[in-house]
Amino acid sequence: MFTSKKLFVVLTIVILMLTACGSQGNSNEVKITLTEFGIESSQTSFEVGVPYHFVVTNNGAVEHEMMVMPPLTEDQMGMGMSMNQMDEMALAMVEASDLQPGKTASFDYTFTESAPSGTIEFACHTPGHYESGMKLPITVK
Ligand SMILES: [Cu+2]
Repeated sequence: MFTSKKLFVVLTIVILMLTACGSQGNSNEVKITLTEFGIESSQTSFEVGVPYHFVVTNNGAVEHEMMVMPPLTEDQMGMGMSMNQMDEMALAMVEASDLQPGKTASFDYTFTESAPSGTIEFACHTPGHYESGMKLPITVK
């Protein structure tokens, strides 16, 4: 009787510890803030295979969008890439219609391959915004 009660207490403690660890596992939340004209993120380095929950807030006065994609070259900017071409390059994105001023939108993304510095960034490609500084380099390892 005594031993089974003791076992019960130990089990309860183990379960509580597991629950605590489990809730920590959900904390891969990344907070991103958009303004005129800049992007801030609670973290800029990420790991392959880790599911991230991105929460994007538009703190600006105009609409913005949020894309995870390779940086555009001077050529690509000069050619004026179409939004469709951009969308195809993007690994993940939130449309401007979901990021009106003051709005918050979220999405989940898990990086599938590593990306050294300079090969991937957060960006807003609402016309003129990228050139005005709405980009934030990130790395994935
Ligand atoms: Cu923007």
